[in-house]
Amino acid sequence: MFFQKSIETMPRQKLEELQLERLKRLVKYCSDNIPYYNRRLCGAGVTADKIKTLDDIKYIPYTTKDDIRDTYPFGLFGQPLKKIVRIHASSGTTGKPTVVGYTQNDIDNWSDCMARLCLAAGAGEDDIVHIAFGYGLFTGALGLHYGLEKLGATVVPTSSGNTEKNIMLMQDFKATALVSTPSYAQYIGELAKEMGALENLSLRLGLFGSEGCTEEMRTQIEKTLSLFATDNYGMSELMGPGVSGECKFRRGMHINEDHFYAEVIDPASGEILPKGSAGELVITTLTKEGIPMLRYRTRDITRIDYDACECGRTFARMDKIKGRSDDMLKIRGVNVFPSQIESVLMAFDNIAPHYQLIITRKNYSDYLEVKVELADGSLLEQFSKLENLQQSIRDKLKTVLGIDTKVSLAEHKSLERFQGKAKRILDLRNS
Ligand code: DLL
Repeated sequence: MFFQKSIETMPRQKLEELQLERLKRLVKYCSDNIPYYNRRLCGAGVTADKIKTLDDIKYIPYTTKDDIRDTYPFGLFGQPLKKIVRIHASSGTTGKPTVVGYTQNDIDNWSDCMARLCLAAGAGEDDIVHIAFGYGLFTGALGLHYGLEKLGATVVPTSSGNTEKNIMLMQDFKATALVSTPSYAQYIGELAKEMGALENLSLRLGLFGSEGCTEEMRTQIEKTLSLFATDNYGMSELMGPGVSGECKFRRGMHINEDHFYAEVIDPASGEILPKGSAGELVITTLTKEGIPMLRYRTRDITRIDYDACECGRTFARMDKIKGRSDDMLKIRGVNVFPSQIESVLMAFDNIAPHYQLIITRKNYSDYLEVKVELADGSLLEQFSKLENLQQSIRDKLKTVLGIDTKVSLAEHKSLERFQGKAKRILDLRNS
C-alpha cells in the first residue's frame, strides 16, 4: 500500500496553490465560527479576500498558548461539542491544561498524516508495533495508534510504565517496532540488558518523538536495541504527532504541508525570517475544524529546508528541534540549549546517557551544574580517573557553550529514569 503519493510528491507550485486555497477557506471558517478569532481578525482588518498570496498570511495576528488558556476549555473550538468526537489535553507547567478538540474529519486527517509518516519511516502492515507512549489525554499514543492501524500494522497498545512487563510482551509478541519517547526507549534498553532480554527482542524500527534527542543519543539507543529510529514532531495544539517526521533518509522531518503551513520567525521581534534561517516555528493548521490554529507560535526552534528529498517527497523538511525559545537557558547572559550539553556528554565513554542540569543564582550570577551518571559502579573507586573525566567534560562544555560549568559525577543508576518526556532541568533561580 502506498499512501497519497500524489500529494506527498506534488510540485511545490501546485502544493502552494492548494495551501493558498485552504488558507483562504480557513480564514473564513475562523471568522464565521469562532468569535474570539472573529474579533481578532476584524481588529487586524483581515478577511479571506485580503489573502491573495501565501505571503499575505503576514496580516494575520499570531496565536499563542495564552489565547488557548484565556478561552479555556472550549472557547477556540470551531464546532459545537456534538460535532467534537475526541478531546485531548496537554499539561502545562502551571495552571490549567491546554485543551484541544477533534471532529471526525480531524481524526481522519490525523490518521492519514500519521500513517504517511510511519510509512515514510519504514513501517508497514507486517509490523507488530508496541506503543509505549502513555495512553490518555496525551496525544502521542492514540495519534500513532490510529495511523499505524490505518497502515495495517498490528498495534499493541501497552502504554508506558511497568517496563519489565513491556519488555516481556515485546519478546513474546516479537514486536518489530517500538513507539515511545527516546528517553523511555533508553530506559527500556537499559532494563532489557539487565534482564538478559536484549537478544530475545525482534525490534527493527523505533518511531520516537515528543521530546528532543541528539544524534549521539539516538545512535546509542539504536545500538542497544538493534533498531533504526526516526524522529517525529508535533504538539497537541496543532494536532499531536503527525505534523512532521523523518523518512528513511533522515535529512530532517517532512512537514505534512497540505495540512500545515510553516513559517520561521525571530522569537524576539516576531519578524518573519528568510527561508532557510533558524528561528521559532509558527504553524497554521490548514484543515483543522475542531480547534484551528492561525499562525500558532510553537516556541520550538528549528530551520526548514525546502529542497526536494532523496525519497522523492517534495514536502519541506524541518531540522531536529534545537530547543524551545522558552526553555532555552540564559546563563550569565549566554543562550544555552540543553541539546548542546547532551551532545557533549554523549561523546564520553565512561558516563551513562543520564544527566540533570541544575541552575542556581548567587550574588546576582547564574551557575550551571551538570550532574551526570557514571556508566558503571567500579569507576567510583578510581579517584584520579574520575577527576580527569570531570575536568575533560568541563573543558569540552566550556568550548561548546562558552561558559564555565560545575560538573558532578553521580553514582551509576542514581539519577531518575523517565517513562514519558524526560525532565532534566532543575532551575532553582527563582526559588
Ligand atoms: O509531544 C506530540 C507528540 C507526541 C509528538 C508523540 C511526537 C510524538 P505535546 O505534549 O503538546 O505534544 O508537546 C509538544 O513537545 O512543542 C516540542 O517542544 C516537544 N516535541 C514534540 N516532538 C518533538 C521532537 C507532543 N520530535 C512539545 N523533538 C513541542 C523535540 C519535540 N521536541
